[in-house]
Amino acid sequence: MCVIVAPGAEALHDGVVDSDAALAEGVRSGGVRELARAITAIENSPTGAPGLLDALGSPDRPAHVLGITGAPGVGKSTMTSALVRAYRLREKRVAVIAVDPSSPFSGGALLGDRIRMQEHSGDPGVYIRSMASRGHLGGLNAAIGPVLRVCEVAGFDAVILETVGVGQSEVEVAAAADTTLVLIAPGMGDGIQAAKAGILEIGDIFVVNKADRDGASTTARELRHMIALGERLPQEWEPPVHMTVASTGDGIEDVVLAAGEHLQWLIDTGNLARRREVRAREEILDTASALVRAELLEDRRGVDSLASEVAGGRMTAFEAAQRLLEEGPPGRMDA
Ligand SMILES: Nc1nc2c(ncn2[C@@H]2O[C@H](COP(=O)(O)OP(=O)(O)OP(=O)(O)O)[C@@H](O)[C@H]2O)c(=O)[nH]1
Ligand SMILES: [Mg+2]
Repeated sequence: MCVIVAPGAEALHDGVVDSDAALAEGVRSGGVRELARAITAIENSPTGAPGLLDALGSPDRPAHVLGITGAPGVGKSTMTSALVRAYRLREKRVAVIAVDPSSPFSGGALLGDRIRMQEHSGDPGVYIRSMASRGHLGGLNAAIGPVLRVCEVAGFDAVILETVGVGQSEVEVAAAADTTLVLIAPGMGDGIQAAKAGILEIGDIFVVNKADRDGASTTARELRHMIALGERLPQEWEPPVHMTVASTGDGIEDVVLAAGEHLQWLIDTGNLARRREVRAREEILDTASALVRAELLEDRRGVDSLASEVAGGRMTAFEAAQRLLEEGPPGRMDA
């Protein structure tokens, strides 16, 4: 079996370096600049800035991590802004992380979101930023955990993870969140589409947004029906379905209350700790997979020669993979 060294790990120190300690202290005392620098350090570090995480230590209390997902244009950013407003009225500090796995840069969509969130700029109780996985070794999954930790140490009461772009991010955000809100727009059969897309499984709270449009009650009814059809043990959480007009704030209070109830349920049943263990598990596995992949790719030619064997039908991919794992890349067998 090959020895795994994280790319860039040689640049890291064993213990906590001074700058990590200073940065961690800044984060702990609520410095916004330090918070931003800490998140950037995590984003850009292939190994998730372990020295910094060590220096941060564990938070005094966990933040409620809310995930917001839904189809493009359904109102996720508007909902996020409305939720921030509701939390601020309760004097809770909120961090918003716009998660965009598809783009290494902040694209146009994010810029639009920034403008929409402008009402909260200048409020020290609100922190907003976008996050891409960039050079992070384990991809987004592995980067989210450390970022959440930073936000918790910084004393935020709630962290909203908002998906930007389509695809994979929905599932990843749901995996990272304590409470996942799935937004659905009213329309013919949208509830059924949701079921087909498999999002019924990831939602803890369903929100039919744009309830000022036709068909909202029908969509809500369809969703409730489909949720009721799902098999559930008596002690399991049954996701509620709410209707909102995020742009006016109608119905937002109910969503905030539902989120609070879900958190309480998570705590009372021990599911909060369990969910967080699942999150940590994914974080570990993704990081480990990425480490192995990076190591195996160190000798690209070796992998390529196995690839030609597999492509030529002389070896199966499984056999090639086993050989790689057992012996390392062929070019290094003599090493
Ligand atoms: N009529 C109506 N419009 C809404 C409502 N909520 C949001 N909108 C509008 O819908 C449009 C899209 O809203 P966003 O909040 O940007 O949606 P999003 O899901 O963040 O979009 P992406 O980030 O592009 O996926 C904007 O023009 C909002 O003003 C609502 O409840 N009713
Ligand atoms: Mg948006």
